Amino acid sequence: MGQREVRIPDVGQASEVEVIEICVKPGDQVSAEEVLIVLESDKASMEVPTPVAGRVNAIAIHLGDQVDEGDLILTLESDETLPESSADPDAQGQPQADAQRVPRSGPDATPLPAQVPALETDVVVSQLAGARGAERGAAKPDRAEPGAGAGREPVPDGQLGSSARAGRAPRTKVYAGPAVRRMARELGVDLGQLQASGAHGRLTKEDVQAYSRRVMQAAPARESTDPEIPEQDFSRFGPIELIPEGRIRQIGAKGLHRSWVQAPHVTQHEEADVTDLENFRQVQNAHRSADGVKLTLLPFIVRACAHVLREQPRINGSLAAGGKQYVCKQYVHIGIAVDTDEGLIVPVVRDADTKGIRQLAEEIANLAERARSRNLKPQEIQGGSFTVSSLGVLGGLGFTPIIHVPQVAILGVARMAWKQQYDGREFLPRRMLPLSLSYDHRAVNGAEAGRFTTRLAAVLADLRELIL
Ligand code: CAO
Repeated sequence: MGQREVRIPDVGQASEVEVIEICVKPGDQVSAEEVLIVLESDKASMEVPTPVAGRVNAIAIHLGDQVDEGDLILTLESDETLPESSADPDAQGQPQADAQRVPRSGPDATPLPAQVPALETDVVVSQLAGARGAERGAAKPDRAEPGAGAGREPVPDGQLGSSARAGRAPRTKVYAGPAVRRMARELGVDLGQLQASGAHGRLTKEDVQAYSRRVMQAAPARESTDPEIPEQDFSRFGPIELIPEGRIRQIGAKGLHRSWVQAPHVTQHEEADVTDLENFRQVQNAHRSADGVKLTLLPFIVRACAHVLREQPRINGSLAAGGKQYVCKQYVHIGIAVDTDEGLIVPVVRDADTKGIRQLAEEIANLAERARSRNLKPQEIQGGSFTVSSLGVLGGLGFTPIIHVPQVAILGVARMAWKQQYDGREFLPRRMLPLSLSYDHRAVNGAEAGRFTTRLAAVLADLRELIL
């Protein structure tokens, strides 16, 4: 029994080939021809088997390594000598698992081509040890079998076969070509989990797609109902008190989690110069009659949003089921995030684009008051096509609100502040209002979001835009 070094064989024209699977671990007993590692070049996956039986000692490579011919794979404790090549098991009448086969070396073998041709096909997994053994002319004469030379023609492109043949040491490996492996890696699918539907137990692209479809279909249901908050014992770190989480907060948490998971969020930031708007608002409030409605910033923001949503209806839409159509809504119903003792509630102002600022102010105040006293009707929290979340009075420079899916965008408003603005001649103090538009990037692209926030800032800067 001696120590044998198994090295990377000739991998054709490829160099710097990636190690994508290591099929053994130290201490494993392997039989001759059992696959040790799988390599992948741009064009092909290649299984590298051990030319001799033995016990794996130390593995010299790692997943993801880029390797070349001659690099050490591992060392084996073996009583056989390297290099070695076995006779073709097919010649012994064993059935062949793959339609294609690797010509093997034998005592009278014509050596295989010096280089294994690069594969163009996406269904072939090649084994290389035989090729290397033959190349060295190191086959053992006493292993020769009649007919072993049957497959000794030069290997045509795309004709390398797997040696996955029945009767060989049982393999726990999966059989899949490079394209299937690539697809699985991109989708994060573990090939070991799949049932193969291809010939001779080979995995197909359809197997990967079907598996990933099943996982995707199962996932949203679980995520929407169970955000899987892990059990933790915080009392290990200090005293705690467990208080019941209200129903509204629980429902809100699941909704936020669902929206966060479903929609790829991007947030676009902008500042609006609301100096003139604020002056106008304060004058209006100063002259209002005793029973008149107080105007806050919010109804102006809602009215400006409704105006720009009419101009840019994409932001007011929704993705249709399956994603092959877009729902363009002929209405502009704007949800207003209201902070209540019970949690966040989002009543909806219907047809906000048709209402004046005073009417909106009155309606928002009324909805907010009824949200806090839990007096909203179910239909008053349904049907929103866009949402405004104003944290301005509470402070903050900006934030990234979570979209109320299936809506595709939400505007976060942070606190207005005095800032120096340059008008081309001098710096002037202006009241600037931070706006943050989170949008579902599946439905809205960055340019659309940028156009929306820029236009919104322009309307807020000059309310005369609303009457044009
Ligand atoms: N910057 C500075 N001041 C602001 C402001 C801003 N962005 N937004 C409003 N204000 C001002 C108002 O104009 C008003 O000023 P005056 O007293 O001078 O008139 C004052 O702050 C109080 O406004 P308000 O908060 O009472 O009323 P509102 O219409 O602006 O907001 C409501 C109503 C219901 C949206 C708000 O009370 C609320 O609940 N906000 C919290 C929303 C929330 O929690 N969002 C986070 C959700 S997570 O995405």
